[in-house]
Amino acid sequence: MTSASVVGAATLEELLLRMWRIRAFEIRAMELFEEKLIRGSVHPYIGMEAIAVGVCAALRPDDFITSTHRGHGHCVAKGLDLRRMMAEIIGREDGYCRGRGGSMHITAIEQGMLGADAIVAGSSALAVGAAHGLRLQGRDSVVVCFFGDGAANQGILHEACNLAAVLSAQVIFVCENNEWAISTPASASTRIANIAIRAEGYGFPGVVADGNDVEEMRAVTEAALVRARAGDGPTLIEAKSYRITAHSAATKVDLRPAEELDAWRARDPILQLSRKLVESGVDEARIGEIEAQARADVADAVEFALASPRPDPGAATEDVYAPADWNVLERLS
Ligand SMILES: Cc1ncc(C[n+]2csc(CCOP(=O)(O)OP(=O)(O)O)c2C)c(N)n1
Ligand SMILES: [Mg+2]
Repeated sequence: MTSASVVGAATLEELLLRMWRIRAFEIRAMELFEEKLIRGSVHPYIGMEAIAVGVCAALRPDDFITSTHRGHGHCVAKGLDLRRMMAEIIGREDGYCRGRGGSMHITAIEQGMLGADAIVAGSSALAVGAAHGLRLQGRDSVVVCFFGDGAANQGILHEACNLAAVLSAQVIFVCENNEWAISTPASASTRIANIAIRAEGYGFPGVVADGNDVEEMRAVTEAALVRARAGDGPTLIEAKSYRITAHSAATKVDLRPAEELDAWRARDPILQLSRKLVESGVDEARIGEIEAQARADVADAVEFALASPRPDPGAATEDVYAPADWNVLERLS
């Protein structure tokens, strides 16, 4: 093995670990939902791990993301603390939002996570506003906006894309096309094969990428980042992928054809990357260690979260409004 491929293999191992952390986190979250320790819902990112991990691997720590109802994977990939994430989802005081936000509203501005949004496509406007704010501050940090194929047909996304183009905003739109919006197949909500072609209508590039290939996701993001940092404006990346689980932990009926699900299971991004690593000479045992490490990290997070105190009901209205001296610019710098 040459030294270059050793470096490459190590990097891919790290990416696999991050993907496994997301998967292990989601598996435990679904179990905790069944045990009624998580209220509300959980929308697992299982099967889509390569998108968030590939995109976020290209980012700098001072770049930002916005997220969706299916946001745990984005947070893990951006480097948020698993313990505080799990505490948030379980509704405990040590959570990122002191347990007030829950699964669909994790926010960690200091770590570049501007917020998940249960309103489908809602965070797109926020992403463009944040990107423009960064421009006004003279910074070249970039905002990545994750959204789904269902979100692609929401009006706010059109406004956000158009405004981003006009402002040459330093934003990257990442459409996670998992072919379904709950029980609606993409073919029933749009007449085009590739959502990426819509970018041309706004005046910026659109690219289709294999959302199950972590290296490809990182590469297309790197190109979009160069463009955004140079002030040349947005890019739309359409990541083709699939969710391996039902829409949410609470969704008991899954209308998707079994053959379609099987075909995508065979293309599981974690399986593909593991296979690639083994073919490049990494020991199978090492792949097992990576999975075990991820599961141990998540077990530690669950232990921490369950030991965290429940919020005082009397404090439920705290943090609804920002204090008068709250300075967002200070938090961003
Ligand atoms: C504005 C709005 N409309 C409807 C919903 C209900 N809803 C929650 S998730 C979802 C499907 C979103 O599909 P997609 O954007 O493809 O994301 P995916 O769940 O496939 O990741 C819908 C319709 C919502 N949360 N917000
Ligand atoms: Mg979808």
